[in-house]
Amino acid sequence: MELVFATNNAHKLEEVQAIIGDRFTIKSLTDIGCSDDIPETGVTFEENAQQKTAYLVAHYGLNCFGDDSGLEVDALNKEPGVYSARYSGSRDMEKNIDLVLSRLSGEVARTARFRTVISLSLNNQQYFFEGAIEGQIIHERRGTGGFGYDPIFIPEGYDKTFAEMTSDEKNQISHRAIAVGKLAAFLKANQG
Ligand code: ITT
Repeated sequence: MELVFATNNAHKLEEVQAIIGDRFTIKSLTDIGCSDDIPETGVTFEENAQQKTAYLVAHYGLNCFGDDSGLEVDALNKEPGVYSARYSGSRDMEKNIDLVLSRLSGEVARTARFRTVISLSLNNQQYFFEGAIEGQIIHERRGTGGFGYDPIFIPEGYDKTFAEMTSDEKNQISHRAIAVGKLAAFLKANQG
């Protein structure tokens, strides 16, 4: 089965294809010739994920899924949350990470989680799948793997940041892996 993944983020596409495996062919927005800047104006992950799939259904009529994810830091009232990609006002991750670290300066309570919500539109029916992983924000960057806030996040029960893990290690435990695992199980059960 073919499914379009409504993302412009190549890292996310790679992670998701690796988790879902060969059983489903995941097409990107580029693959279907879509270079539109799909609106993401919601105030929750659910709203944003659904906006992505609703847009593709309206304009392309395709079975598709989209996710919205981000980092919730408890001491920052769950910011950056839905604003994770542009927390500092730009998509520059160096600046976004710097802003999180400076706002947490002197803070000892550094619990946080990554959350993903996936919206699936399959034959015009709407489904949601969620994943989250708890952890801590450290004081400075460690590691070069992954993307986004990975260098400053250590998942609970580990001593490495996501950016210090191999992609296989991250893909076994990440928020996205949990949500995509639920999506894959649903697709398997419903599509034979
Ligand atoms: P699309 O909307 O095109 O899918 P995006 O980069 O905007 O791509 P999200 O809205 O889902 O992706 O995520 C917002 C930001 O949250 C993302 O740019 C990262 O900075 C951060 N983020 C999401 N997942 C992450 C992960 O697994 N590791 C580190 N940071 C992550």
